[in-house]
Amino acid sequence: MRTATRLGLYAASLAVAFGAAFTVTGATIPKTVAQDRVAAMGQGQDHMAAMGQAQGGNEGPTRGVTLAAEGYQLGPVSAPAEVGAAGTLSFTIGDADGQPLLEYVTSHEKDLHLIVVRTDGSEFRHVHPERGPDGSWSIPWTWKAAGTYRIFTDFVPGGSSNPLTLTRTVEVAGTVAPAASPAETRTANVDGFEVTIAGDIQGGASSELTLSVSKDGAPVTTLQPYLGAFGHLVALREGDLAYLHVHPEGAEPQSGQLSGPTVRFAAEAPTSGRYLLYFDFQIDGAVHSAAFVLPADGAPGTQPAQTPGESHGH
Ligand SMILES: [Cu+2]
Repeated sequence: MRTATRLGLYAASLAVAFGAAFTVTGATIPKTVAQDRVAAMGQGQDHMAAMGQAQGGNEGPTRGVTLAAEGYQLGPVSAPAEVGAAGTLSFTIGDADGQPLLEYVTSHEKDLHLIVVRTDGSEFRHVHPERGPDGSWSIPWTWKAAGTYRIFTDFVPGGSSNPLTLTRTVEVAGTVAPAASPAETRTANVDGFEVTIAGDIQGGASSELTLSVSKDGAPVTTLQPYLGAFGHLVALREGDLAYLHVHPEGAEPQSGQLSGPTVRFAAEAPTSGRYLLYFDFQIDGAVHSAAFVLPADGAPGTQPAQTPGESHGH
């Protein structure tokens, strides 16, 4: 069932990232290991992804844990191999014939959303690479920290209404401090703004989350539209960094319209556990990113009560 068009579009720039895959513990990652190791979680789950997000399924979310789905494949990711080296991050999306995918459906004002996060949940970036005539995507890139990173490409193939999130792993050489599991946090201080998140995530259900932005104790009411919304929320499940459905509530903002201090989202968490959330918002032309860690109640392995396609009420 591919009727989740609008959902899909909304989901495109919202990823909840949870990654408790603390594979980056120690020491040094040699340059030779690395470039784009396939995420271990991806093996054998392509069929789950192919079943479609709309299925829900018994095993939790299927987005953002495989490099291939529905005939499309994220090719090897090229990127600087070590911290501090200026270079380019690039990749190609392949179609069912193995040819570079050239046609996309624009969602949230972009043909492809790229989310990069270290597997401990830090170093989150949500950016938009450029597509070349050969179909390859690229963006200037410099790593700020060593470690194991997940690359998420979020897009809608041309002719489809079904958003895909394909992922690979990239290693960045250098010394990595052992990472502790991130503490639960509902408040983030970023670039002089204090951002709080209210609401609880529930396994197997859709729940509302409200983000509030303030500065020096005063509510901020000058949030600008950014990529067709007053904010974007990416949510990843800790443990496998599965990408969740989170979408903004309310009408799409008009150009020049301002909002704040709150932005509401509906989040669907397929299971209990913990979730990493990243809220991107724009003020005075600058985009800021606030990170949170929330627990999700519910029995382990809780199944979605309904299909994603039917649970939003859009
Ligand atoms: Cu984006």
